[in-house]
Amino acid sequence: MRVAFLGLGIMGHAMATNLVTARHEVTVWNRTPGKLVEGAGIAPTPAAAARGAEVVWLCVSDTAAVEKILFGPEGVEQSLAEGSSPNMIIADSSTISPSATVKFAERVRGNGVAYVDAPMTGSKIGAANGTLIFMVGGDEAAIERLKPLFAAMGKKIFRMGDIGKGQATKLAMNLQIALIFEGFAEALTLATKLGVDSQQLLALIEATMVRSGVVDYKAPFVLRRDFTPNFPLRLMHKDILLALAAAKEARVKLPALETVEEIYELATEEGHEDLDYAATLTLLEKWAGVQVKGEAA
Ligand code: NA7
Repeated sequence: MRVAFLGLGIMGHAMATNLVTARHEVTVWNRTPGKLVEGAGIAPTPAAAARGAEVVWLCVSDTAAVEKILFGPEGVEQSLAEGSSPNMIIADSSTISPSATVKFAERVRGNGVAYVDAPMTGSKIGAANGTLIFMVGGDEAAIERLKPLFAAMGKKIFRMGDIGKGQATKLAMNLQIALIFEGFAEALTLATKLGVDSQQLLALIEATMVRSGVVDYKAPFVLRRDFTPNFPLRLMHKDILLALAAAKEARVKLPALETVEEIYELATEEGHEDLDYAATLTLLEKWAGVQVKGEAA
């Protein structure tokens, strides 16, 4: 398929590379020039990339970035107005606001374009080896047409409902990751302060119903004190804020997430935003006066 891929960050670069490997005809665009994908064409603007494409796939930071790429100067909408791409589908793998997604979809529908929200999970490892899991919102026929592209980038797709439901699901998923990790971080901090060995605690967690996929994945990094970003704190913080905003719109109270958001706020003030979100643990340790072996006080 002819695909315009917009946004070559950690996730987007790997996803576009997998589309090329699967022999799709890919043209890429990135805000900061100089990022390339071997085997893909390169376009100077989103509009130029979208011209003649069957599918425009986005993977950028946030709601404002998606809006600008679609509707800003030299955005995708400009190419739609020229009518060069009948039956185009816009697919968005960024994690953004569900209600904004619905508005974006309504706006492009006027040009006969289908819109699919397709955020994903699997982090940079899943993006690199094509094993992402997509949670998708949109028209079934459009999703069906996208299947060869999903297959090139991921291992599973879950259709969660109509437009916006992929994003809503993603926020509900990341809300859980943030809270589960916070539970682990608080348990580890308390147990360590009370003199329990962290390796022993972990062995017990693994043997009991307290075990979780989040802790299985994160604990080895935490015990090595490796906070290089698999999922940067700034992006988890963004998703927490998106979940809180969506909750407010829907009149849902999320008291635990509100408290955890304050920790992310403080971690950001401490300059941890580009570390992994697991670095939120270091704040708890600091407040508790927990001295970690091998680290300076
Ligand atoms: P990264 O690695 O931080 O990459 C972000 C990408 O978004 C990168 O290509 C940025 O371009 C692009 N970006 C950010 N702001 C804008 C604006 N305003 N306009 C155009 N492009 C922009 O993020 P990931 O790849 O890890 O994650 C991407 C999404 O998937 C995100 O929503 C996650 O929550 C899930 P740059 O190179 O900085 O010019």
